[in-house]
Amino acid sequence: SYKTIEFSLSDGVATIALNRPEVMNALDSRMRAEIAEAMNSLPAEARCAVLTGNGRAFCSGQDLTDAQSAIDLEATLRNEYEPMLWSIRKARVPVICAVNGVAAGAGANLALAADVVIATQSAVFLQAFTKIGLIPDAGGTYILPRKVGMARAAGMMLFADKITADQAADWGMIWESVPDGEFASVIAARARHLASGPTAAFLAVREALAESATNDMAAQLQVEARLQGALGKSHDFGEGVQAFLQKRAPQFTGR
Ligand code: T3D
Repeated sequence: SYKTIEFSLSDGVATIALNRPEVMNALDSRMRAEIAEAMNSLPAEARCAVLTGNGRAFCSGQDLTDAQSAIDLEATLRNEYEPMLWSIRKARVPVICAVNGVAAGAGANLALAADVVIATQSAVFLQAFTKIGLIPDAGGTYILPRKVGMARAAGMMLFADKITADQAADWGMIWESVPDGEFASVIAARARHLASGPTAAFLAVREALAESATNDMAAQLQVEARLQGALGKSHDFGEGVQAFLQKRAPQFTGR
């Protein structure tokens, strides 16, 4: 059973809550493995996953009590961070990161790996790495410039300023910043929306956006044709069109 995360499942929504609140949910080896394990073994009933943190932080990044200079950082990234990140990028359901408090270092980039990031208004994002003499890792140098542009990515990385949730939303780093008092209900509603939606279409959105990061338009048109070709044969497309014509709410099954 899990020691560093809490897993729960309710109404098609799998929630993975980082659970080392005394260290602001710092990532140790076990937590990296448990996040990957939970994401890779989502139960069949799950149609959306929510990644969040228990306590006042989302995640403070690498556990600095484990990160001595003698540690082989390259091996840690390859063997532990990469599988954790891929477990999110390749999850078989859409993933919401519910950033309930500070997201620092690898914790910030873990959040940005999700399909959608929603932060509570008092949360901050911090590329803390250069404060301790490192570069942003956990995918940050790939994903951050694609979300906010080179100038803002470089500033965040060089100065390690705390970026508020509102600023992050204005910059397009996250989807939305939500007043603290409404955060839980907004996350529940967004998760319910994804859990009752056309899962295959959501995953195709992820795939198309990922490919778009490196494709030219000609290649991307091919990606769209291939993915749309498959979705055109799906149950949920047939249901979506029927429901529209019959002026009723669609009953998507995720297939
Ligand atoms: O290993 C590799 O492969 C390298 C990978 C590196 C990836 C990285 O993530 S590098 C970046 C690591 N993270 C940081 O540098 C952030 C460190 N933390 C902070 O800057 C601050 O704690 C926060 C901005 C996150 C929050 O500040 P604040 O003032 O709200 O809380 P605090 O008092 O600093 O922290 C509360 C406790 O959590 C405190 O413990 P204490 O004093 O109550 O016993 C603090 O030491 C502990 N804590 C916070 N972050 C970490 C941590 N303990 C271990 N590791 C942490 N990252």
